[in-house]
Amino acid sequence: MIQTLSVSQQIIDLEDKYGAHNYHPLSVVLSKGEGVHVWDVDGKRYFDFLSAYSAVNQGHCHPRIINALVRQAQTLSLTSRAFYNDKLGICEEFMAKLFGFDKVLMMNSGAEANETALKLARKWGYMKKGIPTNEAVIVAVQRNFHGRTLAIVSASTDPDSTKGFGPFMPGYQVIPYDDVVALEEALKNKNVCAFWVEPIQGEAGVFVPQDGYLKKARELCTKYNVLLMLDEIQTGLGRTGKLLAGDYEGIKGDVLILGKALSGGTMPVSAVLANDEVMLCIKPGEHGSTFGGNPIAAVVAVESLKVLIEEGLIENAFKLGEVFRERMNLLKQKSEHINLVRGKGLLNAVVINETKSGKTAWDLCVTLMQKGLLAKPTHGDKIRFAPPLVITEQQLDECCKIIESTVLEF
Ligand code: IF1
Repeated sequence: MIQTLSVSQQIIDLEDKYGAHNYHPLSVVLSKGEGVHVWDVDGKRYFDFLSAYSAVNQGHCHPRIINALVRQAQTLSLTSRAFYNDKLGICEEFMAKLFGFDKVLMMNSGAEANETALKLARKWGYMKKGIPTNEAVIVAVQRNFHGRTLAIVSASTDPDSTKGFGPFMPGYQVIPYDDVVALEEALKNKNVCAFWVEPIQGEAGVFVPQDGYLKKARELCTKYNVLLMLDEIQTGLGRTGKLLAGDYEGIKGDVLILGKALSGGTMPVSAVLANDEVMLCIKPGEHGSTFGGNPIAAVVAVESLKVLIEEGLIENAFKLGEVFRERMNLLKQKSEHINLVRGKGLLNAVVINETKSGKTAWDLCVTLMQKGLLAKPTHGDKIRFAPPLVITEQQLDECCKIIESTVLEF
């Protein structure tokens, strides 16, 4: 009897045969998303606790964002920046005023936004700080994640991001995260133009620095005339329970880097924000991108930001994040499998102890998937739990029950 392959398996086989093997996904094939839920090809419904790595903060296929995208796509999708379009200026004004900067530079992926920030920092270093040409240094931190391009991974301390991709771009000094003594030492170098950091290290497993770290970093960057560049691509836009994670310490970077949920997960939209002293160091023709600032991205970005604010998603993330961590810490007391719970707002991670039988965080995620909750381990033993910010308290309670029962049976 020929065993017919399930639809899921047929699709997985297609990707295996014709797709690059640069990911190792969980064996679930999704075909629909709405709010906190996604459905697989067999119609099974899941709670999405990854949110496409914080790109769908507004929930899957948010109608207001989709409608904005569809309307603009039926009108004018792309002009290039050789000409003006009637939507970009409106978006730039909205974002500049919302985040409190003079200007915005729109790009597409998060990596491109970080690349833009690196170029801005160097330009500013030479033109405004007087650093000798080609001697600018950018200070980064260990376990950073800012994207996958060569200039970005040149600062990475993760072998998976760097092995076999050399030679690397020079001009970085990498120091320990959450260490203000190391930071001050590094900033004394007059050739340093920027300190580039995530307010919380998402990929590394949701490392939350000690209170006061970002505030001290802000003070030190001001003291030594160094640009503080905050990569809020994952931590920003409501994810941690504030508009920006930096808001917890009341600080503002000199350069703000956004992406992911800036489009509600509908398309690649990223942005760099800075004041004129920095932003105007790049002159016409010195930087750009074919799709950067296209009219669809412009209307989608404005609508995505309005949804976050008008639907109270930021406050919801703050409130339900506390509920979630309380439930996980209660669970920690009942189970030897949970080592640690950490996070802010709805960006949380649970560090799992490998069981005596050798079962790991991956095995836990497979069981969670079978029970209708999708999450993915990061760096082996940590599971990131990051649902869309539209999740209700009742839905969160249901998800906590799934996690609790799975861990207690683990
Ligand atoms: C993957 C995680 C990884 C980011 C921060 C820039 C970027 C990201 C703080 C680049 C992207 C994504 C990329 C994706 C998995 C996910 C990720 F941290 F979110 F878990 F990889 F580390 N700054 N993060 O988190 O933005 O160019 O992707 O738009 O590469 O596997 P991008």
